[in-house]
Amino acid sequence: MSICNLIKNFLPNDDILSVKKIETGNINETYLVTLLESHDKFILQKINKNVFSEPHKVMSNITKVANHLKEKQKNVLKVIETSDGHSYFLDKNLEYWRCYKYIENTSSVSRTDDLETIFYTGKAFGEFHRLMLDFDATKLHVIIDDFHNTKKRFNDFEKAISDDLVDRVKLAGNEIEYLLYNKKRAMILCDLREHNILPLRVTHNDTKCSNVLFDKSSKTSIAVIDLDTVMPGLLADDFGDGARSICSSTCEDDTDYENVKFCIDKFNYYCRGYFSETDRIMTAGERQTIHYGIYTITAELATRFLADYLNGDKYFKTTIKDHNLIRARNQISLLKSIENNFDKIQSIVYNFN
Ligand code: ADP
Ligand code: GN1
Ligand code: MG
Repeated sequence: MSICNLIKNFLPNDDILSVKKIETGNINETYLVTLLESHDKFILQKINKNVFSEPHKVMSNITKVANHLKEKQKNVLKVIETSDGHSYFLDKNLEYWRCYKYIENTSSVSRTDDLETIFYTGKAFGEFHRLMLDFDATKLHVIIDDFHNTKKRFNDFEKAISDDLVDRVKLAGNEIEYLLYNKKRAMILCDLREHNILPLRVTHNDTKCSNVLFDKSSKTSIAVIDLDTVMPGLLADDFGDGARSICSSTCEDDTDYENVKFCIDKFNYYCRGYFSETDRIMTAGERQTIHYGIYTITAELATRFLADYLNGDKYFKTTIKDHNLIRARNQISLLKSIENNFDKIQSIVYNFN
């Protein structure tokens, strides 16, 4: 079914002026649609069924969280319902489509050196945690089991190595060895989680920088998007994933691996933003351990990219040859830089306590 026909299910009263495919995002298929008469803009997305096996649960979570945030924030993802009142449309090929109001005058970044943007990235995720504090996490569906269960992620990685489905293990020997050698170190948050030392919060679980929208003129962050994986989790998962993404010297598929560094000056600004929102909500245990998420989530993502490469690129969208191997190598370089800078990372975090 064409985009023109699909959008009619959500917006029956206007025609389309233009459709532009948005290439950011590793999971869903995203289109920016502009209407002919009104010139209003919308995001039309095909939900990735391979990743999200129960799209109706994804949409139920998003609707609940967006409604909660709407009471407190000006710019929030707004789900456009179908003419018959559903939050998604199921097409004849059994693909799930959804539509959001396009949040105008915004842009997202895949990397930046601008310290103000980095401050506002931290602030956006901190604000999300603060505003979700009074939302009952048990009201949310678990969308993907064990999403940030690093032990499970390493088990999946080891299975991918032993299955060697597409005969690629021989091409990634050094990377496999490095990640397995550092497995224990990556388990620290898992161990704390298992001992119930840290509280379960409503977390976003995908706090990469391209999931924040910035106002084009003032450069302030105005919305956190991509709410697909909002579920109960640890603040450290989100804090860590955000730092992993915005404090890198480069983007996730840069092949100049020597050039991939964790930037301490960026981290300082990210922390300033994040802690300006969360200072009052964190427990002592969270304050002591929140930075472990940076190491854990980077190691976890490296294993996820490499496992996907070994499995034949079934999960993340790929656009270039060996894309997932490149991404894994990039995250391994970042991980080494995080390890080398861990004392500095810790002292910056403790300075905010
Ligand atoms: P994926 O799950 O594939 O990462 P996202 O939901 O993050 O997809 O969307 C991909 C990109 O589309 C975002 O990085 C952002 O640039 C843009 N986008 C998504 N939703 C909106 C929206 N409501 N308003 C403006 N831009 C959006
Ligand atoms: C995916 O959808 P996107 O591109 O925002 C992935 C994240 C990874 C990220 C790495 C549901 O995020 O977990 O950290 O790619 N999302 C899902 O770029 O798996
Ligand atoms: Mg995204």
